[in-house]
Amino acid sequence: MKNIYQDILHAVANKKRLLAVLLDPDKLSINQIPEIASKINRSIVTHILVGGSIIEESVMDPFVIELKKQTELPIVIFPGDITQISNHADGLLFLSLISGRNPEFLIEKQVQSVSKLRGSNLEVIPTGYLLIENGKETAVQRVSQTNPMSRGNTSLIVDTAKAGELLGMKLIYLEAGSGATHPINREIISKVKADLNMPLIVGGGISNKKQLDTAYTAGADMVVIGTAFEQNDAFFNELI
Ligand code: 1GP
Repeated sequence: MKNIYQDILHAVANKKRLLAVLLDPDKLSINQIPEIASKINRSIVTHILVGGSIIEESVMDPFVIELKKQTELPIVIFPGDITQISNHADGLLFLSLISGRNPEFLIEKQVQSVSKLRGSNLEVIPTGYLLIENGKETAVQRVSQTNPMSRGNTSLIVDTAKAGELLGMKLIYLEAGSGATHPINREIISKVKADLNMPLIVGGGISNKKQLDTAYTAGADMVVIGTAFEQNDAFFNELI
């Protein structure tokens, strides 16, 4: 069994940069997995996240089972909904959307998921999830019916992330949203990281090497890339 969180802590302590690719089964067919997995396996990617805003329930298990056959990397569910929890993965980011004030995504979905998680072998990692405005409306905003936090209000973002830590969450994920126009900026990343005693994940709109390096140098421990992996082979090849 993998020990995902301990490995993340270990990597952070050793200043190793972590890179997660986000695969959305709604956008990829199972037939594409061997080719994608082979590219991922040859790259510097350290983790595979699987999830999305809208995924048909029946697709998740076969997708994860096939992926698992093709890679040794940890497969972590990044759920848009409880229907996306697959026990065939290695872990689960147990998200609470703490930037928002919608009880459904703060606690209700989590309560509903417990019957699925009881008895499962998934490593459940409590994660404070913060949606930050990026210049356009994103799927997370639409689905969760919450407003993103203003990019200009760094101190509120820092306080919100810290509240997640004080509540006992193990990771903080700063999300600009899939396909974001503006990725989370350097100032927000560095100020949040400076005030946190746990690993920081940053994602949304990162589509080239410069933006990736900016996120890391600002303080991201793990960067998540989805859209650019799907759409930009040149960028992907830089990561091989
Ligand atoms: C979305 O942070 C992830 O939840 C990745 O975003 O698709 O823009 O890379 P992109």
